[in-house]
Amino acid sequence: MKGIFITFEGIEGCGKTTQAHLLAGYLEEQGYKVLKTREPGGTEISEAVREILLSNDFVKMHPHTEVLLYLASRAQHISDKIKPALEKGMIVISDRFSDSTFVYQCYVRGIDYQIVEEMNSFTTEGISPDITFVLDLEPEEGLRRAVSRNQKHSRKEDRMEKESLEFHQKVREGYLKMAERYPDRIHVISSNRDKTEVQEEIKGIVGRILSQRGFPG
Ligand code: T5A
Repeated sequence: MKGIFITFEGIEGCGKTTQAHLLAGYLEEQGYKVLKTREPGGTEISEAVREILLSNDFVKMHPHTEVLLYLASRAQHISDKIKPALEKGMIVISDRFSDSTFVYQCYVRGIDYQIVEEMNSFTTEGISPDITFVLDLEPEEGLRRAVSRNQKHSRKEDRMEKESLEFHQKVREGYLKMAERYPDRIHVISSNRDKTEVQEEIKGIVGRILSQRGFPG
C-alpha cells in the first residue's frame, strides 16, 4: 500500500477522538491528503452496525455475536474507505481498529485470540496499522471525562461505557500488554495531561516516522 495507516486506541474517554482530529488537522495543514475515520463505523453500513453494537437495548448480546458484528463493520469499512484511501497514497487516521477487537473481545471477554486473529485478517484483507497510539489513562478519569462529555451533548452512556470499572481496568491492562507485544508499532502516550502536550508528543512521533519512510515516496 502506498499510504500510511495510523490508529488511535485506548479506554473510553482517553482522548482518542480529540487527538485523531488534531492530528488530521495538523497533517492537512502540512499538505498531506488525510482520511479521518472511526470504528465501529466509517461507512453507512458500518454506522448502522455501530448503532446495534452500542445500543442499550442489547445488553444481553452474546460475545460471539459482538465480535462478529465488530468484524462485519470493519469488513465494509476496509473495502469502501480504508483500502481505497491507502491505495491512493493517503494518510488514514482511524479512531479505533483491530487492536480494539483483540483487547475488548479477546483479552477482556475471553474469546480465543488465534480464531479472532484469523477472522480479522480475512476481514481486513491483511491491512494493518503502520503506527498506533495507545492513549493511556486511569479508567476512573477516562469514564469521568466520557460522562461529562455525554452530559454536555445530552447523551446517555452506551452499552460498553456502562460496563464495570473492573472491565475498563482490564481493557487498560490489555492495551499495555499489546504495546509490549508490538513495541515498534504501538506508542503508549500518557493522556493524563493537557491535550496540547499530548498532541505535541504525537506530532513528533508521526513527523519522525514519515521522514524515516521518506513519505510521500
Ligand atoms: N469496541 C470497538 C470493541 O469492543 N471492539 C472493537 O473492535 C471496536 C472497534 C466504541 C466502543 O466499542 C468498543 C470500544 C468502545 O467501548 P465509542 O463511542 O467509539 O465506542 O467510544 P470510545 O472509542 O471509547 O470513544 P469516546 O468518545 O468515549 O472517548 P475518546 O474518543 O477516547 O475521548 P474524547 O476525545 O471524545 O474525549 C472525551 C472527553 O475528554 C476531553 C474531551 O474534550 C471530551 O470532552 N478530553 C480531555 N480532557 C482533559 N484532558 C485531556 N487531555 C483531554 N483529551 C480529551
